[in-house]
Amino acid sequence: GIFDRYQNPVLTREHLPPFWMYDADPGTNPYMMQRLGVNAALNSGAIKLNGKYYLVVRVEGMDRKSFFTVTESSSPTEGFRFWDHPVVLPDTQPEETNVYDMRLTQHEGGWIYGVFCSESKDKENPDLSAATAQAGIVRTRDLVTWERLPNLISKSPQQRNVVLHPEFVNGKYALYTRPQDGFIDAGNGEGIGWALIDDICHAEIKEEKIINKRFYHTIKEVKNGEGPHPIKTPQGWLHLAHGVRGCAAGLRYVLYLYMTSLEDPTQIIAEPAGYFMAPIGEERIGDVSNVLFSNGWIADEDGTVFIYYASSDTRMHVATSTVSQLVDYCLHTPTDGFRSIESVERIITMVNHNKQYLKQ
Ligand code: M1P
Repeated sequence: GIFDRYQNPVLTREHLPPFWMYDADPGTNPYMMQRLGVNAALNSGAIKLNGKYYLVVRVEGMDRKSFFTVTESSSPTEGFRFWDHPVVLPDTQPEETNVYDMRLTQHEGGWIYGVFCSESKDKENPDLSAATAQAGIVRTRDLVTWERLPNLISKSPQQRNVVLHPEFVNGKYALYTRPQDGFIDAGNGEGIGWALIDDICHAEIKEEKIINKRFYHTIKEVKNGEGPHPIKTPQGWLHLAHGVRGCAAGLRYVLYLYMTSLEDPTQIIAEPAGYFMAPIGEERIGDVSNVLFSNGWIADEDGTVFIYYASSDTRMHVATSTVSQLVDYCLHTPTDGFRSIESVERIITMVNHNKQYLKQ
């Protein structure tokens, strides 16, 4: 009862326009074969502008390079169409190999910002797979023209899942961060961080405070990361994040919610135990199986929340809920007790409480 999942994905690679993939000239493509290909349509930023719904999709080509493309619909749950051309980011980072997972923020300063992962080969490490993740920053007013700002400067060796808070805090821009030691491993990165930025055009983290920590034997033991920017509610900032744990099958990514204070967004005021959404059915299978990941949601004027999430790094889905239900879930779901005995205690409390309501 917390959310409704739509049965079918909202976007897949099958939605890509054929004219992106086929050379329509019979002279140069006599067999009318596919020339370019797309592997997946996944982790999408989301925004509502002038009454229309937009997903800025991470499209991953068959060549493993990801890029961004805008899709548009007048409905939040179906009919998303790809714009004719992918987004062309200003090529200001010669070392950058790959870009992905854009979070869109309509900031109170006026611009729409996109913060994304900018990935490069780790030149210090001879291992051919060694990479570094940094936060790239762009801004736009219309999703058509994008201005690239310098990448975020951070003391942490790597940063991914960086998200811009929608409001100024103490007159400064505020970022959710995810410091990490390695490209995959969080290492000593303790969780989701928070940093105030003096100048978004030369963004630099001078001080970083961890606001949502990882804990042993929880759904976020190995890693966590902020999803889209939080939604402002009368009771506090409502956050969607992903948590990662290890198991024999590899890493398992699930989605969870938490809330922070309006007065001090670094203070957690609610965090239900466990996951909010986990992969089920076909969501569990894909390029990187057992993964749910979200970097886009839209809170509509009537309080409906559209949660856009990717499954197994392969396709996009949508689920719906309402701001009031999600806040109620956060404020009234028991927190993690960190031990089995505490979980049992929570069930017994529920059973005893319910006795008065259950008819024999
Ligand atoms: O493969 C699952 C996800 O892995 C990374 O997320 P994180 O940095 O939290 O581990 C990202 O590469 C993300 O794109 C991907 O979906």
